[in-house]
Amino acid sequence: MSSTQPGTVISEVQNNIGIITLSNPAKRNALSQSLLMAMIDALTEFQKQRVPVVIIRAAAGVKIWSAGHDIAELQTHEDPLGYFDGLEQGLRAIQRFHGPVIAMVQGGVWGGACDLALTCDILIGDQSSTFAITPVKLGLPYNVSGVQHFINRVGINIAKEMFFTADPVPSQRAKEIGILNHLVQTSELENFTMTMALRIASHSSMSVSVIKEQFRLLSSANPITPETFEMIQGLRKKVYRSHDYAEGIKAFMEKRQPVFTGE
Ligand code: LCV
Repeated sequence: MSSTQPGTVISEVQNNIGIITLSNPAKRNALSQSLLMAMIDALTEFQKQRVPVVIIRAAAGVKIWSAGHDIAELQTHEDPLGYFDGLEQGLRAIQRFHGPVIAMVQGGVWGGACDLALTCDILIGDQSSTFAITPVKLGLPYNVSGVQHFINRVGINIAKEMFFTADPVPSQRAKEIGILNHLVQTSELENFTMTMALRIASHSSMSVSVIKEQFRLLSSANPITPETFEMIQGLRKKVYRSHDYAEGIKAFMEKRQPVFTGE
């Protein structure tokens, strides 16, 4: 079974493994609302078909796995990563899918796509894979659950460096710091990933599913007080209502470097 929604994703099942291929090449697989909704629809369909494992990938040989959130869809003066934003809904769909979701990565992973890849249960990449989280380039306030994803995956020190520099982390270092579970030769990437997916699918799907849910619940179990959450939201509001955020978006759309003033 394969279905394609133009400019979004291609979803198919091979050997009872679900495969979602990001397919928005004109925009370097930017995570538009329509692409994210198509990804969620594919995961929902796979869940109905009791597909035990899903691989999220881009087309073979791409230079950019995904350019991140579709910047053209980011609203200034509003929370750009609110609970109901397409990216946040997509991340939760990956977390709540009943089985492991494996990100198979070639090429550059940018911004919200880096959060999406890190939210997958297992990451396998080749030497061309790089990972960058880039809100500071847009003057954008990342969201609480997103920051938590990075702390959980790479630890607070590395997460700070990734957020503050916004530099792409190359594949070797991505393996060293725990972004990549495996760094494999390009020629081996598809076979290695499918072999792992089939191995997981050979085990009790009920047991795998409940253990995945335990990881989700335990990794998000960092209680903060309502007042602390409100303070964070107040701080974020200052940023997404700032000159810098509006300038970051405008500069990208005008294909120029932003001029930030810190206001
Ligand atoms: C819309 C795009 C995009 C794009 N959106 O090709 O991390 S957070 O918090 O900031 C979060 C909110 C987030 O995810 O924000 C987005 C973060 N992403 C980035 O900063 C990456 C922005 N893109 C780039 O730096 C380059 O496009 C890369 C390096 C990904 C690829 O460069 P390349 O030279 O191969 P172009 O830049 O020429 O892009 C090809 C087309 O895709 C559009 C871009 O505007 C261009 O459109 P036109 O052909 O209409 O000019 N595009 C690229 N990224 N995130 N549209």
